[in-house]
Amino acid sequence: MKSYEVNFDGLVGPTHNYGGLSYGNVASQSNSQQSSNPREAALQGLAKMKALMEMGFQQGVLAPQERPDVAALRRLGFAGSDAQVIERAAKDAMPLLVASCSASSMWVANAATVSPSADTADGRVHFTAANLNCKYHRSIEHPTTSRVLGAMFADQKHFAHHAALPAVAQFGDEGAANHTRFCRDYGQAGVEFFVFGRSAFDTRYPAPQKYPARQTLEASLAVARLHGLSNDGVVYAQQNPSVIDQGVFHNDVIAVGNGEVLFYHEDAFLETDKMLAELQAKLGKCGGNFQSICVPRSQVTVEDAVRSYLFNSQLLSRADGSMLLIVPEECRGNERVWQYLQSLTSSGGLIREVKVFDLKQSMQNGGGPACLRLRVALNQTELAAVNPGVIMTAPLYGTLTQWVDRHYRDRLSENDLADPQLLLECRTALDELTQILKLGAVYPFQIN
Ligand code: SUG
Repeated sequence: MKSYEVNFDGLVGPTHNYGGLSYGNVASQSNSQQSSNPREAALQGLAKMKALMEMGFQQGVLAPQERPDVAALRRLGFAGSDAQVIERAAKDAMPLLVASCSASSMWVANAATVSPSADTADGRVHFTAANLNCKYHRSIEHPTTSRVLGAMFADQKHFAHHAALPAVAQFGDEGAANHTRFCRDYGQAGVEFFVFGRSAFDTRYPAPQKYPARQTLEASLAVARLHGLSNDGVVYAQQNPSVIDQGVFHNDVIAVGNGEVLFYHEDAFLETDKMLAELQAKLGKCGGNFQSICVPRSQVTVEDAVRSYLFNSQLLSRADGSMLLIVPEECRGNERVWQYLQSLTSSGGLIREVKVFDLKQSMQNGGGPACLRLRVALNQTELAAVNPGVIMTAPLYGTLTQWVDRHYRDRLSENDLADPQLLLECRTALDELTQILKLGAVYPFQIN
């Protein structure tokens, strides 16, 4: 049976703004308080989805969340009507209002960890929503994420959903941003590669000194247990703490993998040789031939990687077996990175083509092409069981761009977040979106 890697991209929500909320994420910190353009952000994301669909890749869409999250503000003690809750938060605790308005759910690589059916003990596709508990504005995403994923992958014969891990720092889980799957074919058993930033309970593992390590080893181990992965089908590796301190807040800022290939920076991991040998041995047992492409620091520095998001690219397999890299425009703007990419594609290796996308609105908050997508490997039967409303088609693309044009503002700054009208605009837009994507009621304002 034929199998596919389906990319579900996060649709940028109507409150996209630059809140400076993510300590350790250089772009988020340096663009804090700039005004944003939510309409442009959503259209940039949709343009990438359309382009991939037109290239023949399977493409889906993941809905944004209800923001401002009035229920979250109520849990923090703000009371009254919805408009009063927003007004009071704006007056007494602006940073909390900003956090409750973040459109951060767009970075769906952090929505969940997904294990394909060929890897799991019960032969179903498993999803664990990420608790994202390192940052308050992201920790409020998982309940709606779970409802949206449940509405997209509803058939329990094929799909199993797990609630987010306990919401404490020891189980910090950032989803697929620290998870890669290697395989010979998407439908065959593969090796799931979990990268963690620190251990919560074992002091032998070093930790970064400056910025937080968001993913713990204990969280990765728990996800692998929940999904029923075999020991032969998993490899764990630690991120180099010094790159976290340079702004590599997720592993997908410094490495990307697909099929049998890992594309990574020389400084990305600790004990790299041991890790590569284990990946090679375990993929070998699944009939695969593991290959790695190491980008040397002499050609691309960690700073270049963080600024250009070279590794936050999508590595896609084409029908002829070669690979294509989807990179953000910022890679073209960095001379060393661009030169590296030219030599990579002309060297006769596996990666033959680079395609550049303008995702500036998302990039300014630290979200590149890979952050914006959640990969789900599915066989034909499973793909047929996905809610068809969320699969990208030319008509859906047309409907969604019109929907964005109708409902999104083209400028948002901090003061605008206090406007109670913004909440009404968002709810009106999202209510319509759930009908377009055939999701049913998934948002708090629809179910409470
Ligand atoms: O969690 N930025 C996100 C970016 C996530 C990128 N995802 C991956 N690398 N997979 C984060 O730091 C910034 C929001 C703000 O500052 O307004 C933010 O949440």
